[in-house]
Amino acid sequence: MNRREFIKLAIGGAAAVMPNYGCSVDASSKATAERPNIILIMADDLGYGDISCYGSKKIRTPNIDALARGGLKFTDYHSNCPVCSPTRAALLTGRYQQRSGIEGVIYAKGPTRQTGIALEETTFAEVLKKRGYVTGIFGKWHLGYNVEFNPAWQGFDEFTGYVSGNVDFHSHIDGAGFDDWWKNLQKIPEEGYCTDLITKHGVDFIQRHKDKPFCLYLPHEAPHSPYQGRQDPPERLSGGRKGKKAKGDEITRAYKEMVEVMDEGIGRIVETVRRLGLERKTFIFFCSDNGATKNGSNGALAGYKGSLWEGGHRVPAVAYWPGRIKAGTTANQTVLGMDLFATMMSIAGAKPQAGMKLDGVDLLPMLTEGARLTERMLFWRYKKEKAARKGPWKLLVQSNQSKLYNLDEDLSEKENLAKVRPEIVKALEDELAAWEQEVSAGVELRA
Ligand SMILES: [Ca+2]
Repeated sequence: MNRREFIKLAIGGAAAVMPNYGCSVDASSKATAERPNIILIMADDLGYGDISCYGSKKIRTPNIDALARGGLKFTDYHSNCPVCSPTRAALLTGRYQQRSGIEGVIYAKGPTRQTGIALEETTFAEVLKKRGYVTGIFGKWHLGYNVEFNPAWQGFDEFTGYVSGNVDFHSHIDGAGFDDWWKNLQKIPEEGYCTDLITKHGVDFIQRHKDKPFCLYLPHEAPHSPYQGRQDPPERLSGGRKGKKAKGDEITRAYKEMVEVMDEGIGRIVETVRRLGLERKTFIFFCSDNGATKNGSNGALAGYKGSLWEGGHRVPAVAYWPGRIKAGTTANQTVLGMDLFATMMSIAGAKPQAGMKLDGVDLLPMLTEGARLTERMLFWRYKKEKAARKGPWKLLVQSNQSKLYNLDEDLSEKENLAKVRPEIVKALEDELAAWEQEVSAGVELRA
C-alpha cells in the first residue's frame, strides 16, 4: 500500500495502523549502543528575557537553568524566522525554509490551511530513522493540517499532539474551531492540559525506548496564546462557542504559569533520562521557535515576534550532555535553528544522503570542544523584512531601507551605522541579493 492509497483508506475511516513506508530500519543492529539519544525540546514564542537563566526576574525556570548550568548556554542562537511554521521547516530540513517554500505561517483559517511542507523534503527524523533510531514527536507540528502532511509521512514513528499553530490548552480546539488532537494519523481526543500531555508522552516514550537509540522531538505550546494555566477554563468550546478569555493581569499570571509548567515538565524529562541511566548517552537541546510577543520579554533586544529586529529571532537555547559538553559553558557564536539537523546527524553518525544539501552546519565540535565555526553569512527573510549577518554586523532591511548595526557594541539596535559604514552596507546587500536569488530559484511558495 502506498501513501496515497493509505490516506484514502484512512480518510475513509477504515485504517488505524501506522504506515510502513519503505525506510529501511536497522534498529536491531549491534551498533545501537554507539548512537546517543537525542531530545530536542522547543518552546513556542518564548523570548530572550523569559526564563531565569536569561535574566527574567518574574518567571522561575529552575530546570532549564540546571541544564544551562550543567551544559552550555547560547547567547547568540536564532530561530530561522520570527514566526512558527518557517522556523519549523528549517529545523526539520536543516535548510533555509525558503527552499521548501514555507516562508509564512500555515494558518488555521484561509487557503494556507490546505498546504504543508512537501513530502519530498527530507527531515532529521527520516535520516535518524534510517540510522535505526525510534523517532517521536509530541506537541506542535504546524507544517500542514491535512492528514497527507502528518508527521508520520516525515519520518516520525509516533506522534501525539496537534497540527495547527495553537490549540486551546484544555479543549484542544484550534483557532478555526476544529478539534485538533491527534494520535498518529487519527484524531483521538485526550483529556488534559496541553503542556502536561506533551510531558507525559515524552516521559512514556523515553521509558518505552530506553534500550534503543531514540530521537524525541518535544515542540511545546507554551507560552503561545491562548493564555491559560492548568486551572483556567477553556476559551474555545465545541460548536464554535466561546469561553472566558484572559485579559490584562490574567495574561501576565497565565504566561508565567505556562512557562513554569513547561519547565517543570522539562525537569521530569531530565529526571526520567537520569533515572534510566541514560544521561551520558543522551544529547538534550532546548530552544524557542521565535521571540516573544508583547506579553512576554525579549530582554534587552528590540522588537517582537514577527519582526527581524533581534527580539523576533534571537532566543534562548541550551545544550546539555554530561561527559561531552562541559558544564557552565557560554557560547557566543552565531547559530541558527537549521544547524540542529547537521548536528544531530553528526551525533548519530548518520551520513548525508546523495544530493542532500544542508545550509546548516554541524555544531558538535563547538559544543564539545569549543571549536570556532567557519565564518559564514547568515540570512533571514520574512514578509517585507530581510536581514543579513556576518560577525558583529547586521544589515536590517525594512521597507527597502537598509540599516546597519554592530551587535557586539549595540545589542539593542539603537544606533544605525548605515551612513557611517556604507561599504559594509553595500557588501551585505550584495550577499543578501545573491542569497535571495539562489535560495528561491524555482521554489514553489507553499505558505
Ligand atoms: Ca512561535
